[in-house]
Amino acid sequence: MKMTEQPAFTFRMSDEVSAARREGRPLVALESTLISHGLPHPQNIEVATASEAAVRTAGAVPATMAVLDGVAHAGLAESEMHRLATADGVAKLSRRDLAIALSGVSGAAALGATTVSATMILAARAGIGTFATGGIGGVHRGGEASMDVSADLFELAHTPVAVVCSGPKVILDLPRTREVLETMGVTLVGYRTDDMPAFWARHSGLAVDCRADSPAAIAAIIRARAELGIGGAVLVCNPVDPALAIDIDEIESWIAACIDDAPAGAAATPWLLAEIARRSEGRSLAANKRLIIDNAALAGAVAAELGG
Ligand code: PSU
Ligand code: MN
Repeated sequence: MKMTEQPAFTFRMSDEVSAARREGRPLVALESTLISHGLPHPQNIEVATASEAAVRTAGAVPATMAVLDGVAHAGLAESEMHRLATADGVAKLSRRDLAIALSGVSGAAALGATTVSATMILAARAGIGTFATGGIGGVHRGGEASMDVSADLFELAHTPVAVVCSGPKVILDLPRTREVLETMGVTLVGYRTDDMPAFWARHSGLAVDCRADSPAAIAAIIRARAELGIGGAVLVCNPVDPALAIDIDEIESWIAACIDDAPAGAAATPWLLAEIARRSEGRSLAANKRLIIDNAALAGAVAAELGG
Protein backbone atom coordinates (compact mmCIF):
# COMPACT_ATOMS: atom_id res chain seq x y z
CA MET A 1 0.00 0.00 0.00
CA LYS A 2 1.27 3.43 -0.91
CA MET A 3 2.01 5.71 2.04
CA THR A 4 0.43 9.15 2.14
CA GLU A 5 2.76 11.49 0.26
CA GLN A 6 4.48 13.98 2.54
CA PRO A 7 5.73 17.17 0.90
CA ALA A 8 9.52 17.05 0.70
CA PHE A 9 9.80 20.55 2.16
CA THR A 10 7.75 23.25 3.85
CA PHE A 11 6.87 26.57 2.19
CA ARG A 12 5.69 28.95 4.88
CA MET A 13 3.81 32.07 3.84
CA SER A 14 3.22 34.97 6.22
CA ASP A 15 -0.40 35.71 7.19
CA GLU A 16 -0.35 38.81 4.99
CA VAL A 17 0.92 36.89 1.94
CA SER A 18 -1.53 34.03 2.53
CA ALA A 19 -4.46 36.42 2.81
CA ALA A 20 -3.44 38.28 -0.35
CA ARG A 21 -3.18 35.01 -2.30
CA ARG A 22 -6.57 33.85 -1.03
CA GLU A 23 -8.23 37.15 -1.90
CA GLY A 24 -6.48 37.46 -5.26
CA ARG A 25 -4.77 40.73 -4.34
CA PRO A 26 -1.59 41.80 -6.19
CA LEU A 27 1.70 40.52 -4.77
CA VAL A 28 5.34 41.38 -5.44
CA ALA A 29 8.21 39.01 -4.64
CA LEU A 30 11.39 40.53 -3.23
CA GLU A 31 14.75 38.79 -2.95
CA SER A 32 17.08 38.47 0.03
CA THR A 33 20.59 38.09 -1.42
CA LEU A 34 20.82 41.85 -1.74
CA ILE A 35 20.03 42.01 2.02
CA SER A 36 22.57 39.38 3.14
CA HIS A 37 25.30 39.78 0.53
CA GLY A 38 24.68 42.89 -1.56
CA LEU A 39 24.50 45.69 0.99
CA PRO A 40 26.21 46.37 4.33
CA HIS A 41 24.35 46.52 7.65
CA PRO A 42 22.37 48.62 8.58
CA GLN A 43 21.66 49.91 5.04
CA ASN A 44 20.49 46.43 4.07
CA ILE A 45 17.68 46.39 6.62
CA GLU A 46 16.70 49.98 5.75
CA VAL A 47 16.43 49.07 2.07
CA ALA A 48 14.51 45.85 2.73
CA THR A 49 12.01 47.69 4.92
CA ALA A 50 11.68 50.62 2.52
CA SER A 51 11.18 48.26 -0.43
CA GLU A 52 8.32 46.51 1.32
CA ALA A 53 6.79 49.91 2.14
CA ALA A 54 7.15 51.00 -1.51
CA VAL A 55 5.31 47.89 -2.72
CA ARG A 56 2.48 48.59 -0.25
CA THR A 57 2.22 52.25 -1.25
CA ALA A 58 1.82 51.11 -4.85
CA GLY A 59 -1.14 48.95 -3.86
CA ALA A 60 0.43 45.47 -3.66
CA VAL A 61 1.62 43.09 -0.95
CA PRO A 62 5.37 42.37 -0.58
CA ALA A 63 6.62 38.80 -0.26
CA THR A 64 10.31 38.76 0.65
CA MET A 65 11.73 35.27 0.01
CA ALA A 66 14.37 33.38 2.00
CA VAL A 67 15.16 29.99 3.51
CA LEU A 68 15.14 29.98 7.31
CA ASP A 69 15.98 26.80 9.25
CA GLY A 70 15.47 24.77 6.09
CA VAL A 71 11.99 26.21 5.50
CA ALA A 72 11.14 28.28 2.41
CA HIS A 73 9.52 31.57 3.41
CA ALA A 74 7.40 34.09 1.51
CA GLY A 75 6.88 37.19 3.65
CA LEU A 76 9.22 37.75 6.58
CA ALA A 77 8.70 38.99 10.13
CA GLU A 78 10.93 41.86 11.29
CA SER A 79 13.05 39.47 13.38
CA GLU A 80 13.56 37.20 10.37
CA MET A 81 14.61 40.14 8.22
CA HIS A 82 17.03 41.17 10.97
CA ARG A 83 18.53 37.69 11.03
CA LEU A 84 19.18 37.73 7.29
CA ALA A 85 20.66 41.22 7.55
CA THR A 86 23.08 40.45 10.41
CA ALA A 87 23.85 36.71 10.70
CA ASP A 88 27.25 35.34 9.72
CA GLY A 89 27.46 32.62 7.12
CA VAL A 90 24.11 33.14 5.40
CA ALA A 91 24.23 31.00 2.25
CA LYS A 92 23.69 32.59 -1.16
CA LEU A 93 21.09 30.34 -2.75
CA SER A 94 20.80 30.03 -6.48
CA ARG A 95 18.73 27.53 -8.54
CA ARG A 96 21.14 24.64 -7.89
CA ASP A 97 21.23 25.25 -4.11
CA LEU A 98 17.53 25.46 -3.24
CA ALA A 99 16.89 21.71 -3.13
CA ILE A 100 19.83 21.19 -0.80
CA ALA A 101 18.81 24.01 1.57
CA LEU A 102 15.24 22.67 1.75
CA SER A 103 16.18 18.99 2.01
CA GLY A 104 16.80 18.87 5.74
CA VAL A 105 20.03 16.99 5.07
CA SER A 106 22.31 17.68 7.99
CA GLY A 107 25.19 19.94 7.15
CA ALA A 108 23.23 21.60 4.36
CA ALA A 109 23.05 25.39 4.65
CA ALA A 110 19.69 25.90 6.33
CA LEU A 111 19.84 29.71 6.49
CA GLY A 112 19.95 31.12 3.02
CA ALA A 113 19.25 34.29 1.09
CA THR A 114 17.72 33.84 -2.36
CA THR A 115 19.26 35.27 -5.52
CA VAL A 116 17.21 36.35 -8.53
CA SER A 117 17.08 32.77 -9.83
CA ALA A 118 15.99 31.18 -6.53
CA THR A 119 13.50 33.97 -5.82
CA MET A 120 11.90 33.51 -9.25
CA ILE A 121 11.49 29.78 -8.52
CA LEU A 122 9.81 30.42 -5.16
CA ALA A 123 7.66 33.21 -6.61
CA ALA A 124 6.43 30.94 -9.42
CA ARG A 125 5.57 28.22 -6.89
CA ALA A 126 3.64 30.73 -4.79
CA GLY A 127 1.77 32.00 -7.86
CA ILE A 128 3.42 35.42 -7.69
CA GLY A 129 4.09 36.84 -11.15
CA THR A 130 5.97 40.07 -10.38
CA PHE A 131 9.35 40.45 -8.70
CA ALA A 132 11.65 43.39 -7.95
CA THR A 133 15.42 43.41 -7.46
CA GLY A 134 18.38 45.75 -7.95
CA GLY A 135 20.48 44.44 -10.80
CA ILE A 136 20.43 40.99 -12.35
CA GLY A 137 23.43 38.71 -12.70
CA GLY A 138 24.85 37.96 -16.15
CA VAL A 139 28.02 37.11 -18.02
CA HIS A 140 31.00 38.04 -15.88
CA ARG A 141 33.94 39.86 -17.46
CA GLY A 142 36.18 37.12 -18.84
CA GLY A 143 33.16 34.81 -18.84
CA GLU A 144 33.88 33.69 -22.41
CA ALA A 145 36.89 31.85 -20.91
CA SER A 146 35.87 31.21 -17.29
CA MET A 147 32.24 30.31 -18.16
CA ASP A 148 31.15 32.30 -15.10
CA VAL A 149 27.63 33.14 -16.25
CA SER A 150 24.96 33.84 -13.62
CA ALA A 151 22.18 31.29 -13.26
CA ASP A 152 19.88 34.35 -13.31
CA LEU A 153 20.04 34.37 -17.12
CA PHE A 154 18.85 30.77 -17.45
CA GLU A 155 16.07 31.36 -14.94
CA LEU A 156 14.90 34.40 -16.87
CA ALA A 157 14.78 32.18 -19.96
CA HIS A 158 12.52 29.58 -18.36
CA THR A 159 10.48 30.84 -15.43
CA PRO A 160 7.42 32.99 -16.13
CA VAL A 161 7.93 35.77 -13.59
CA ALA A 162 8.24 39.43 -14.60
CA VAL A 163 11.42 40.90 -13.09
CA VAL A 164 11.80 44.64 -12.46
CA CYS A 165 15.46 45.69 -12.14
CA SER A 166 17.84 48.47 -13.16
CA GLY A 167 19.52 46.30 -15.77
CA PRO A 168 22.40 43.87 -15.39
CA LYS A 169 25.03 44.86 -12.85
CA VAL A 170 27.61 47.16 -14.42
CA ILE A 171 30.46 45.00 -13.08
CA LEU A 172 29.49 42.41 -15.73
CA ASP A 173 30.32 42.08 -19.41
CA LEU A 174 27.29 44.06 -20.57
CA PRO A 175 27.40 43.40 -24.36
CA ARG A 176 27.68 39.62 -23.80
CA THR A 177 24.99 39.69 -21.13
CA ARG A 178 22.73 41.55 -23.59
CA GLU A 179 23.45 38.92 -26.28
CA VAL A 180 22.58 36.04 -23.96
CA LEU A 181 19.31 37.70 -22.93
CA GLU A 182 18.44 37.94 -26.62
CA THR A 183 19.43 34.34 -27.35
CA MET A 184 17.41 33.11 -24.37
CA GLY A 185 14.35 34.95 -25.61
CA VAL A 186 13.96 37.20 -22.58
CA THR A 187 11.70 40.17 -23.42
CA LEU A 188 13.71 43.25 -22.42
CA VAL A 189 11.55 46.29 -21.74
CA GLY A 190 12.98 49.71 -20.92
CA TYR A 191 10.85 51.78 -18.58
CA ARG A 192 10.84 55.26 -20.11
CA THR A 193 14.13 54.48 -21.90
CA ASP A 194 15.33 53.01 -25.21
CA ASP A 195 18.75 52.20 -23.77
CA MET A 196 19.31 49.29 -21.39
CA PRO A 197 20.27 50.77 -18.02
CA ALA A 198 23.41 49.49 -16.28
CA PHE A 199 22.62 49.41 -12.56
CA TRP A 200 24.27 52.51 -10.99
CA ALA A 201 24.49 54.03 -14.50
CA ARG A 202 21.42 55.03 -16.50
CA HIS A 203 22.84 53.98 -19.86
CA SER A 204 24.77 51.05 -21.30
CA GLY A 205 24.65 52.05 -24.96
CA LEU A 206 22.81 48.78 -25.67
CA ALA A 207 19.23 48.79 -26.93
CA VAL A 208 16.20 47.34 -25.16
CA ASP A 209 13.61 45.38 -27.17
CA CYS A 210 10.85 47.85 -26.44
CA ARG A 211 10.24 51.03 -24.52
CA ALA A 212 7.20 51.23 -22.22
CA ASP A 213 6.15 54.50 -20.64
CA SER A 214 3.62 53.31 -18.07
CA PRO A 215 2.94 50.39 -15.71
CA ALA A 216 -0.14 49.67 -17.85
CA ALA A 217 2.00 49.25 -20.98
CA ILE A 218 4.38 46.94 -19.09
CA ALA A 219 1.41 44.91 -17.81
CA ALA A 220 0.09 44.53 -21.37
CA ILE A 221 3.40 43.02 -22.51
CA ILE A 222 3.49 40.66 -19.50
CA ARG A 223 -0.09 39.54 -20.21
CA ALA A 224 0.63 38.87 -23.88
CA ARG A 225 3.74 36.86 -23.06
CA ALA A 226 1.84 34.85 -20.41
CA GLU A 227 -0.89 34.05 -22.91
CA LEU A 228 1.67 32.70 -25.37
CA GLY A 229 2.56 30.08 -22.77
CA ILE A 230 6.24 30.13 -23.74
CA GLY A 231 7.57 30.53 -20.20
CA GLY A 232 10.40 32.87 -19.34
CA ALA A 233 10.51 36.43 -18.20
CA VAL A 234 9.67 39.93 -19.18
CA LEU A 235 12.66 41.84 -17.81
CA VAL A 236 11.69 45.42 -17.01
CA CYS A 237 14.67 47.76 -16.78
CA ASN A 238 14.11 50.92 -14.77
CA PRO A 239 17.03 53.40 -14.87
CA VAL A 240 18.32 54.67 -11.54
CA ASP A 241 17.17 58.11 -10.35
CA PRO A 242 19.26 60.71 -12.26
CA ALA A 243 20.06 62.49 -9.00
CA LEU A 244 22.05 59.46 -7.80
CA ALA A 245 23.17 57.97 -11.14
CA ILE A 246 26.91 57.65 -11.75
CA ASP A 247 28.60 58.22 -15.07
CA ILE A 248 29.64 54.91 -16.61
CA ASP A 249 33.20 56.10 -17.33
CA GLU A 250 33.71 56.90 -13.67
CA ILE A 251 32.36 53.47 -12.70
CA GLU A 252 34.66 51.83 -15.23
CA SER A 253 37.69 53.43 -13.59
CA TRP A 254 36.77 51.85 -10.22
CA ILE A 255 36.09 48.47 -11.82
CA ALA A 256 39.37 48.53 -13.75
CA ALA A 257 41.27 49.24 -10.54
CA CYS A 258 39.97 46.19 -8.68
CA ILE A 259 38.52 43.56 -11.05
CA ASP A 260 41.78 41.56 -11.20
CA ASP A 261 41.67 41.07 -7.42
CA ALA A 262 38.06 39.79 -7.36
CA PRO A 263 37.52 36.22 -6.13
CA ALA A 264 36.07 33.60 -8.47
CA GLY A 265 32.60 32.07 -8.24
CA ALA A 266 29.65 33.16 -6.10
CA ALA A 267 31.82 35.47 -3.99
CA ALA A 268 32.70 37.65 -6.99
CA THR A 269 29.59 39.85 -7.08
CA PRO A 270 29.39 40.62 -3.32
CA TRP A 271 33.13 41.38 -3.25
CA LEU A 272 32.96 43.77 -6.21
CA LEU A 273 29.91 45.59 -4.83
CA ALA A 274 31.65 46.14 -1.47
CA GLU A 275 34.94 47.14 -3.07
CA ILE A 276 33.32 49.70 -5.36
CA ALA A 277 31.22 51.10 -2.51
CA ARG A 278 34.54 51.83 -0.78
CA ARG A 279 36.24 53.25 -3.88
CA SER A 280 33.24 55.45 -4.73
CA GLU A 281 33.05 56.72 -1.14
CA GLY A 282 29.52 55.44 -0.80
CA ARG A 283 28.12 56.81 -4.06
CA SER A 284 27.51 53.35 -5.54
CA LEU A 285 25.81 52.34 -2.30
CA ALA A 286 23.50 55.38 -2.37
CA ALA A 287 22.56 54.64 -5.99
CA ASN A 288 22.05 50.95 -5.20
CA LYS A 289 19.72 51.71 -2.29
CA ARG A 290 17.63 54.16 -4.30
CA LEU A 291 17.22 51.90 -7.34
CA ILE A 292 16.14 48.87 -5.30
CA ILE A 293 13.40 50.86 -3.58
CA ASP A 294 12.28 52.52 -6.83
CA ASN A 295 12.12 49.12 -8.56
CA ALA A 296 9.95 47.79 -5.74
CA ALA A 297 7.58 50.73 -6.26
CA LEU A 298 7.41 50.13 -10.02
CA ALA A 299 6.84 46.39 -9.52
CA GLY A 300 4.02 47.24 -7.12
CA ALA A 301 2.40 49.46 -9.73
CA VAL A 302 2.78 46.77 -12.40
CA ALA A 303 1.31 44.09 -10.10
CA ALA A 304 -1.60 46.41 -9.31
CA GLU A 305 -2.22 46.83 -13.06
CA LEU A 306 -2.14 43.07 -13.55
CA GLY A 307 -4.64 42.56 -10.76
CA GLY A 308 -4.16 39.37 -8.72
N1 PSU B 1 20.71 43.46 -6.89
C1 PSU B 1 21.42 44.23 -6.03
N2 PSU B 1 22.35 43.63 -5.24
C2 PSU B 1 22.57 42.27 -5.29
C3 PSU B 1 21.80 41.45 -6.19
C4 PSU B 1 20.87 42.11 -6.97
O1 PSU B 1 21.24 45.45 -5.99
O2 PSU B 1 23.44 41.77 -4.56
C5 PSU B 1 22.05 39.93 -6.24
C6 PSU B 1 20.89 39.16 -6.85
O3 PSU B 1 20.42 38.24 -5.90
C7 PSU B 1 21.48 38.45 -8.05
C8 PSU B 1 22.90 38.25 -7.61
O4 PSU B 1 20.83 37.23 -8.34
O5 PSU B 1 23.20 39.53 -7.02
C9 PSU B 1 23.81 37.85 -8.75
O6 PSU B 1 24.86 37.08 -8.26
P1 PSU B 1 25.81 36.27 -9.27
O7 PSU B 1 26.46 37.31 -10.11
O8 PSU B 1 26.81 35.56 -8.36
O9 PSU B 1 24.96 35.32 -10.03
MN1 MN C 1 28.80 32.87 -11.04
